Amino acid sequence: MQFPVNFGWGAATSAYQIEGAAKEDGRGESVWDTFSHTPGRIRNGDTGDVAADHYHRYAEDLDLMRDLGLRSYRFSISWPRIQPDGTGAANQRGIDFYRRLVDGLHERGISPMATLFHWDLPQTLQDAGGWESRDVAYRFADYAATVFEALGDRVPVWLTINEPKTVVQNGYLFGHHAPGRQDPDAAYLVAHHLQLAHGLAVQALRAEDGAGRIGPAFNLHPCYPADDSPAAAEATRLYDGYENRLYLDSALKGSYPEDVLADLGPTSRMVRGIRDGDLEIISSPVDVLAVQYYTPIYVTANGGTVRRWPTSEASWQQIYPDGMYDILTRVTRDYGPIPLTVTENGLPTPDVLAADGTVEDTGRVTFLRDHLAAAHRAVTDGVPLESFHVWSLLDNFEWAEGYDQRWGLIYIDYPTQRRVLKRSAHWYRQVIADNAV
Ligand code: GBH
Repeated sequence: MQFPVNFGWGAATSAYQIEGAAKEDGRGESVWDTFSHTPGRIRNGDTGDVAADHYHRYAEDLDLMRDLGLRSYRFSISWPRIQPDGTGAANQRGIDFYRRLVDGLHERGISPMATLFHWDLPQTLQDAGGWESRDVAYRFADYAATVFEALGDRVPVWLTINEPKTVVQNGYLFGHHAPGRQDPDAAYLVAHHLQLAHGLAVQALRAEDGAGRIGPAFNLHPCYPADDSPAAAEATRLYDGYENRLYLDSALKGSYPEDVLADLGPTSRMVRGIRDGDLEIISSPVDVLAVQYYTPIYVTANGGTVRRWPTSEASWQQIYPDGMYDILTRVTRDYGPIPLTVTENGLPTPDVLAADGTVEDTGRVTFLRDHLAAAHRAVTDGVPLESFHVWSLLDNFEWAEGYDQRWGLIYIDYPTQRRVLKRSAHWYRQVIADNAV
């Protein structure tokens, strides 16, 4: 299965999950520092204080990316490194780190793809209301403008907000992620403000001469009815509204889905929080749509969910490669031929570093091969897919799961911070060299 010429073979990471150096060079605190240092929140009491120490070892990591033959590297910029208090002048040492990283990528022929926000909201902004506060969307636009001014000439693709849905669901519905709230009414107001922040950042980029392309990064879940009943079909449609259309429709069509708005009701904080003109901002034209696919969802007649396929080490993840085909073809069908990038796909595996220095993550090889085959089928059927990024380049801080789950192509031996290419990394290098699976 041959991929298009110049296909953007890549891997992805995020700042809090790999950088460490939590107190260095003027970095402020984020909600994830607070959350991870709150007893009981993270498995084994892990924190991102050191993580994969990428802040100090980025040059070695750049060389590993070059050895793999990566064409694209997706990383995120830590807001509290750029604006330690969430507002005001840029912290030059924070900017300098990302300049060194981006320049190092270019020197190695790797195209940088930068996410502006991968969940590390400055704690001062959380103290001021966090994403429940409309003003935080405007603070984000300000931060985005600061980043574009510093790096806009050397980053060709920008992503605004990583997985707004995860902030909504895990941050504000279930409380497994920072800031650890369980408040549905707040959650959907947060969704609106995250979408607004996205649109404002797109507008900020347009104001910067010669800056690159930009788009949102959504984790999408193909939703299927668990049985043939009309009730399951109906429940699946609403479930899809909350999982997918809430974000896709507002950003790409300029409207929120009517079924979701009706379900939330006119007195919900979200519906009351939508102002005239907001949807025009949210649907500011984008250049690219970033899709992250991990798992399907099977919805029952009463709106619950069931499992249909084997799960990975992450209990929420069912392994279903055809879901990749379904979601890519669906967004192209429903939202038009906008250029797509897959910015995350992967799974955790029970990796061990053997005495002979190898890591045999054969499960990851099978998973990636099958998902790439599904992506290839979508390309063959006309989906304009430009690039594909494995989650993740390195083992890292997997949020509430701490370091327990390993998602990397590259193994991190945390006590020594030694990097070891897993079998999947050697396999991926060959895929890239062949431009084929
Ligand atoms: C992505 O989220 C993230 O962008 C990335 O940072 C992360 O490391 C990666 O995937 C792997 O998880 O504990 O039952 O509440 C994927 C979407 C949303 C899936 C949160 C796991 C928690 C499920 N994730 N969800 S639960």
